[in-house]
Amino acid sequence: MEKRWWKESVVYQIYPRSFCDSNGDGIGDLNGITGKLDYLKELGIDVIWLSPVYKSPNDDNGYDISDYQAIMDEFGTMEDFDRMLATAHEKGIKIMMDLVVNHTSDEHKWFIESRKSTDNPYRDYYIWRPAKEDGSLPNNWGSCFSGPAWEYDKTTDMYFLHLFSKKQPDLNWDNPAVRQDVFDMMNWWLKKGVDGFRMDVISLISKEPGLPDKETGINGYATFNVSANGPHVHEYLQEMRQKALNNADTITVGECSGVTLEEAKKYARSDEKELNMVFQFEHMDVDSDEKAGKWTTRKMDLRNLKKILTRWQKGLQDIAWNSLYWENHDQPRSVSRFGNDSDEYREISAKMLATCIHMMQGTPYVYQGEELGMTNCPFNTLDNFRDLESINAFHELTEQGKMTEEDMMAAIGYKGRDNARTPMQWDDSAYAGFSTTNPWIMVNPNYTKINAKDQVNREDSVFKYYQKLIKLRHESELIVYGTYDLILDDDKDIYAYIRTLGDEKLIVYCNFSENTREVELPEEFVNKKVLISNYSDAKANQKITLRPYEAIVIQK
Ligand code: TEU
Ligand code: CA
Repeated sequence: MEKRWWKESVVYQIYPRSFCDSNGDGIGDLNGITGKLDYLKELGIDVIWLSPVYKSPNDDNGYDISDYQAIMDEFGTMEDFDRMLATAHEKGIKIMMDLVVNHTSDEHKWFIESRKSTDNPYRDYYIWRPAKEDGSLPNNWGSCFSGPAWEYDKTTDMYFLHLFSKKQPDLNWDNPAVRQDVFDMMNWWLKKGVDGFRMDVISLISKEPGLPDKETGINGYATFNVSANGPHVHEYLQEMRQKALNNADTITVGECSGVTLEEAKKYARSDEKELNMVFQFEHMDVDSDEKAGKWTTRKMDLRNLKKILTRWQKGLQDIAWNSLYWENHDQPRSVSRFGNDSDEYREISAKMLATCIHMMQGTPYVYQGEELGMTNCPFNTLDNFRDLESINAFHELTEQGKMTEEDMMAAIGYKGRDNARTPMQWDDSAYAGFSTTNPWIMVNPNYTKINAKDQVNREDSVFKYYQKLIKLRHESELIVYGTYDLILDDDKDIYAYIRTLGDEKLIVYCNFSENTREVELPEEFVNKKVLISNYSDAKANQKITLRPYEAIVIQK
């Protein structure tokens, strides 16, 4: 397998609005990030994925961009950005930008022009359709954020397509001028020295010709990823590779909603004609419900999780490259979802989850606060939520009578994206040291217990454990490049696998339950080196008694 720096890296995702507020307005900003680079250096990460910092009216917290070459007012200035980039580079940390080009904001100058008239030069930058003959919507596609994916615009008596909010009109990638403008913009950032891109819903850019009706989902509309992996997506990404990405030594990851294993092999093929890796979502659906989709408090069956991740580990082996993650700004906190966030087990289970994902093959992504074992937040009332997805879904599904208010409140509390977006917990002072004023979204009240200040200096902290995992990866080709084989396939409590590279081998056991379980260690690992464990006295005995949420890695 080809060796690449981006295969050997660990990426840390920053959601700037919630990371660190340097000027006391309650909103995180670029100078706040610059001030925390030493913290990230200490953690040991190689690359930062920066969620959008561009000019935006913030309908979807920066994922609605009105100017790709300017910085959002609340986040600072382009000088602040340049200083952050230079300081990160001085410390050996690379910066990966969030490229949101499936759609723009409706306040982007292209859209302002586009909606003016049917013969405006920018008309064809977006996807406009008239109503059907019977006056109904152009098709039955729905928006990811509730309601139909079509918004009527009276100036020209037509509808425009928006797979996300109505303030996020979809770009028409079939128009070569759109593609060229996007590539020019990417080159502008590459010239500045940024190191790569995380590409927002890049799997959605090529729409199926004719925009046909599709099968409907929970709210009566077809789900937004009906247009995933469209007919020209690979052609457009190959063009992007040639016209932009190849101009620098980049790291690229495509956020690929609706991606299948077969499609991922094309997006992330090792011949590097498109992207380096993709984010797949199958394991994020492991606890979804057939009827309610993500809006359920159901817990996963570990056997399904193992099946999914193993299929991706084995399926991409030698063909493409995996990205590894439990969390991002769209997902609830993993310790509350897949671990156990009680006082008794929070730290131990957070470390177990970290072990499980960081010992796999692929590039690991750590989401801000995950390295502290930050938990879901007790929002309790609708007023405490900020995310349009949760708020709209609450109204839509309760008004349609599909969910009770009680069930829906529980579901958004458990699965809502705001769980990941509460302020980073730096210390136990007011507002968790994130800001000197009341932040834009509530602080998780557990900041007095869970915070970075406590953890950077405490030997047995979650932070120190992540630091150790990252260091192990940096020192071990086996961890980076070794093949993966699942063992104990049918076990409902234990996730266990073996990694192999030539003669080298390691074995990983992760107990996802509170049950104490005995396992038989394969002969070749008995009495060999314990690389890492979340219990300080773990040993490579022939019979290992795995305690609640115990994780142990043994190298032969
Ligand atoms: O997300 C798109 C996506 O596929 C999902 O993660 C989706 O947001 C989630 O399932 C909803 O629960 C990307 C961004 O990561 C997200 O923050 C944006 O809101 C969205 O695109 C639109 O840009
Ligand atoms: Ca600020």
